Amino acid sequence: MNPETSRRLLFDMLRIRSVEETIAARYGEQKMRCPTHLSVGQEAVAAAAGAALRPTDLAVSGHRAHAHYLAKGGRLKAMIAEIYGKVTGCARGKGGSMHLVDESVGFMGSTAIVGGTVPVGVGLSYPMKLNNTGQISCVFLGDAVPETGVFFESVNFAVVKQLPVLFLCENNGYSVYSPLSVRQPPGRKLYELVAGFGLETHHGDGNDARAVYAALSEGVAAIRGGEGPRFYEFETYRWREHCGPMYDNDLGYRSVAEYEAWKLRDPVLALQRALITEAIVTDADVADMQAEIDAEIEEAFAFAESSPFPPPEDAFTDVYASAAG
Ligand SMILES: Cc1ncc(C[n+]2csc(CCOP(=O)(O)OP(=O)(O)O)c2C)c(N)n1
Repeated sequence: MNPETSRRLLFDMLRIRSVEETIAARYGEQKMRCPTHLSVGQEAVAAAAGAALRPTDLAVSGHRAHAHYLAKGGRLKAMIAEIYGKVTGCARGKGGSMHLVDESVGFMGSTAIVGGTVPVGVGLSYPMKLNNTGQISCVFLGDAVPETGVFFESVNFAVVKQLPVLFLCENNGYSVYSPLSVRQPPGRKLYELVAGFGLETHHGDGNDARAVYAALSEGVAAIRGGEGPRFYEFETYRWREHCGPMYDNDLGYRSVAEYEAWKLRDPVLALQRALITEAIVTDADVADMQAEIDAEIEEAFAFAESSPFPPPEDAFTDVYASAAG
């Protein structure tokens, strides 16, 4: 991998981590009044996908979408303003954290309904194929999504039509408080299950940003080249609670030992250490990156705070799509 891509991955991961840690730190101020699902600990997959995709590619996601939006080129100011419910937000303050949408960067929507955006992502890819646009559609999904019926229908359709879709699964082992062991029979692997639909599926370490990037760039090129959809599953771990800014290891649905073991495999620190060891970045470079990120975050929060709430009449706009043609 060229050093520039490695540096980009590190920068994007540091940025995503810092944004989410700032949201967590400031959530108690009661100015962000929507639920937030943070993906601290899962930064590698989002950053690698952002680097492997083109700005013209499209993406959809679910409730844990901050990292996906930012990695896809999303505007930090617009995201923080959205979480603050302000009219300057990427959904004009109507959506909040779980409903990020921003056509300007090809981020076509995220919703809290598990699996809800999967058919949307597949639908987006159909005209790409028919019009030979050279784009691909990336569907970010969690390990609970392959348990939904709509996922099965969507994958089947994408395979039948050989659509340019990247199904990108971040397997963090849990659906809220339920581990995979109570949701799937023993020994079943998601990537093996999905392979039954007749598409190529892959699986790997979701905390190794460079490995994820290498796998995805190969996959993205194949999909773009007309080889049909692919499914990638990467194992990773969410550090903070399912929904909210705190930690929930006291609840007992997962062990502290498990959490500590994953923390030792911090994807951001791992990449940072490796790039310093390989002399791709210096400590000073990392400090410069962090300073740039901190300044951007401060500006974004100030922007969100000083932005107005939407006017009441906005409640009646963009509720339904306008009639076609
Ligand atoms: C159709 C549907 N069923 C149940 C829920 C409740 N719910 C919200 S998030 C979630 C778990 C999602 O797990 P996963 O897709 O693995 O993503 P993660 O939260 O682990 O990132 C569930 C079951 C929902 N939002 N939608």
